[in-house]
Amino acid sequence: MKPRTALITGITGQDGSYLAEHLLDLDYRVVGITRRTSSHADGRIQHLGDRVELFGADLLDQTSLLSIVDQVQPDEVYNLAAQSFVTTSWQQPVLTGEVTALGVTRLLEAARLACPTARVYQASSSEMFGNVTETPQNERTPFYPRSPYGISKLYGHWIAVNYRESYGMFVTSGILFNHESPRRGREFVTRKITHQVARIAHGLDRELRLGNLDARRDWGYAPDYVRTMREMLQRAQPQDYVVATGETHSVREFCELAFSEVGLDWEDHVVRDPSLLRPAEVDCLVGDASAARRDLGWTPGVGFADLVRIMVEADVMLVARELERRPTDEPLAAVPKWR
Ligand code: NAP
Ligand code: F7E
Repeated sequence: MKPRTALITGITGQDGSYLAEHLLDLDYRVVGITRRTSSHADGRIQHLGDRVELFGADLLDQTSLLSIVDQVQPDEVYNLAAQSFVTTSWQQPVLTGEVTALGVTRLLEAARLACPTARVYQASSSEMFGNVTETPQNERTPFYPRSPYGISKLYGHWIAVNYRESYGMFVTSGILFNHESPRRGREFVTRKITHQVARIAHGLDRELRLGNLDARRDWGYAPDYVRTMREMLQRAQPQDYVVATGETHSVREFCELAFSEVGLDWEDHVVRDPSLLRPAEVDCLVGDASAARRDLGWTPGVGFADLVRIMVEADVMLVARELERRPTDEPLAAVPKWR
């Protein structure tokens, strides 16, 4: 039997890399879109070698998307590409809108024109709930985004709904709450904490500068979440789902646990830096994933304490390997800081 073909945008990102692994395990032909950069961005998928096929394309460029979808004729399209860092969305609001909002329309147009039977997954986000109007948040909770990122995701969400309703395409949105892993970008708070904890544990640094310690998030483990993306595309009818653990924890709690993993007291190292506060904050998110539990068999495999442990252990090993590789008389370079 011909293998199913999946086209993944954002394959070089955290979720794209785990989804590619998952689909390869299920014997899919996996095709990924990568944009041209001056240095290689394929660190998270290098281990997959030529098991994935990569094509150059960009969510900013309609022709490239149309051409890839036409050539590949995918059974399933996963739109994971985005400018996904909330802080950057205030610094680059127009770019964020072009990629994270209009990029969805470009990809949907490519599918509509070149392969309308493809089933499309859109990566929606709990950031669309923003200044929440009810707790916990489910598929019927009204949206109130609080950043150019959240607003762009909301556009992407509604254009996905609209293509489903206008053209009868199989388009579905997963409204995923925060999910993390050792492959998380170092600018996001969980990975920023675990990587700095590892550097402090190895004696390379003393402090960790953070913004709002009171913010609360529903944090899960990324490999668990990518499986639900595929499940959503196997349903008889397209439907949007919230995917979350149902637990919420503060940035402070994450710090406490992460430092305790290496036998340190977070209060000796964490410095509050007002320059890291956001122009508008999302104070507390917690999801109600009852529908995903019922229809998709969703269950979060890794709980909060295990997530923190997995990430700290991975970063402690990563920093140890970096230390082993450096010439003995050279200090390990400081990590560039994200604002
Ligand atoms: P990520 O690690 O930041 O990955 C983003 C991906 O998008 C990267 O592969 C990046 O390519 C690609 N990309 C950025 N701009 C592009 C462009 N103009 N054209 C083509 N590709 C472009 O994000 P993630 O954490 O894996 O998240 C995956 C998706 O889920 C994103 O849409 C995100 O907004 C959404 N989401 C994430 C979470 C979460 O907690 N992780 C929760 C809800 C929703 P480069 O490698 O070249 O930069
Ligand atoms: O911030 C607070 C910050 O950047 C979490 C993306 O994947 O999930 C992610 O968005 C919280 C915020 O993720 C620092 O103010 C404190 O309240 O890790 P984050 P995010 O903004 O929740 C959603 C679901 C997505 O869709 C996004 O793509 O932590 N915080 N101090 C800090 N955050 C950062 N980054 N750095 C700090 O120093």
